[in-house]
Amino acid sequence: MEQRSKQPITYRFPAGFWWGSATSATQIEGAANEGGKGKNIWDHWYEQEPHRFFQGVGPEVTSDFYHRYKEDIALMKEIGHNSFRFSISWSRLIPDGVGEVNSEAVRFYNAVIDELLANGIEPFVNLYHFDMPLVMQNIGGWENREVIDAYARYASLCFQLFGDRVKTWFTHNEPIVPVEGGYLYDFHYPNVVDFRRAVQVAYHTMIAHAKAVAAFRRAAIQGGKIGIILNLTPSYPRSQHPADVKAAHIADLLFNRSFLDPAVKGEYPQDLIELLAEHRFLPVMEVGDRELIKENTIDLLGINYYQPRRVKAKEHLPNPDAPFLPERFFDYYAMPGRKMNPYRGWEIYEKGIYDILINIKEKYGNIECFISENGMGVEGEERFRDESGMIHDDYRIEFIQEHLKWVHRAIEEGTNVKGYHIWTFMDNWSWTNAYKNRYGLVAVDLENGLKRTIKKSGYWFKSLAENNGF
Ligand code: BGP
Repeated sequence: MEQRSKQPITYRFPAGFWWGSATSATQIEGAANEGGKGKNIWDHWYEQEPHRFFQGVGPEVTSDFYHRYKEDIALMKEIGHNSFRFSISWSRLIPDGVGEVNSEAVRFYNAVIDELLANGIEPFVNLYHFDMPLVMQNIGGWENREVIDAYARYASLCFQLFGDRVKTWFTHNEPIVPVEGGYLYDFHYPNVVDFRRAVQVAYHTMIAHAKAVAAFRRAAIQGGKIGIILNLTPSYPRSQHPADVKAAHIADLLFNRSFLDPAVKGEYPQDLIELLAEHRFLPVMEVGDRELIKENTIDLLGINYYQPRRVKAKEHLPNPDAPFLPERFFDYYAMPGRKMNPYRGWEIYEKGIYDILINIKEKYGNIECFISENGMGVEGEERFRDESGMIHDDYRIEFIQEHLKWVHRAIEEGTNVKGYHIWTFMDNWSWTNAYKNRYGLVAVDLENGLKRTIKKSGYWFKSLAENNGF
C-alpha cells in the first residue's frame, strides 16, 4: 500500500475500516420551516421557551446543511471520510408523522445520498435522533402505542425509498437521552419529571425499535444491516466495597443494559426486571412484545462514548418527598485526580472505550460494532483561530489519538470493531447548548455567514484515514 505520510504508522487499523463522522438532522439541516417540513419538538419548545437555549439560539438555521450539502460533502471527501452518518428528520419526511410523504424531503434525502455515493462516502442512516414530530408528541409521543406504529411505518417507508442505495441503518441514536431529558431531568421537551412515565417511554422506544427491525427484515434490503446507536457509559464504582459495586451495577442496568440487552440479546436483564418490580415501576406491556423483542435483534451496534459514569453507594437516605429518580440507587462520585476536558466539564477517560469493547466481546457475543460517536466539545473555540482562519485544535487531535490507541488495542484482542466516527463533521447546533460547545473537524463561523474552514484536526483526520492509522 502507498505510504502517504512520512511518519511511521504505529497504530494501523484493519483494511476497510470506516473513518467518518456522525451528525443529526435537527443539528445540521436548518431550513426548519422550509421544504414542507412539519414541526418537531425542538421547533416547538424553542418557540415556547427560547430562554432555555444557550444565547437564545434555536434550530431554524443551525449549519444550513439543507442548502449547503454539496459543499459539505466535498469537504467530507477532502478530509478523508469513507462513511458518514446522518439522520432523517421524521417531521421533514412525514410532516404530521403519519400521513402524506413530503416529496421535497424525498428529493433532498435522495440528493444527499447520491452526492455521498458519488464522492465515495458510504451513507449510514439513522431514523431517530431526539426529534419527535410535534403532532406525534401531542398525542403522547413514545407513551402512546399509536406513535410506535407511526414510527414503524415511517421506518418502512425509509427502507423502501432509500434502501436501494443505503445499506447501513440505525433505528435510534442514544434512546436513553430523550428518556433522561424528556421524562427525568428536564432538558428535553416535554419536560416531565416522572420515573414511571420514563420507564414506559424507554420500554416503548425498544418496542418501536423492534418493529423497525422487523420492517427492515421484511424489506429484505440486499446487503443491508440494521442496528442501534447506544451511548454506553461504563459505570465504575468508587471502590470494590459491595455497596459501591452494587450502586455501579444498578446504574449500568438502568442506563446501559435497559437498551443494550434487548437490542443485542433479545431480552431484558432479569435483575432489571426485578429491580423495577420491587419498586413497582414495571412498564405496561402487551402480549407479543416479548417475542417481538426476542425475534428482532440487531446486526450491528453503534457505540457512542464520551465519558464514564462514576458512582458510589448512597450516603444518605433519599428524601421520600423528592421525585423518584435513578439517583435513588447511587450517588455520583468525582474520582480524585481524574482528567477533565478543560473546555467542557466532562471527564476524559480514554480506557473507557476499551472497557466497553471488551465487555461487548465477552458478554454480547462479540457482535459487529463500531465507534459511532466520540469527540471533544470546546467552549469558546474561536479563540484558537489564527490569522489564516484555521483553528488549532491540537487538544482534539490528542483526544482522538488517545482513544484510538485503546480501540486499536481492543481490536488486537479480538473485538469486532469496524470503524470510528467522530462527533462531529462540522460545528453544529446542539439541543439546549446550541452553539456553546464546538465539536467539528470543520469550523463553522457564525460571525461570517457560516463559512466553513477545516480545522487542524480535520487535516490530521485526513492523514489518519488515508494511512488507515497513525
Ligand atoms: C451526544 C448526542 C449528540 C451531541 C453530543 C454532544 O449525546 O448524540 O447529538 O449533542 O452528545 O453534546 P453537547 O453538544 O451537549 O456537548
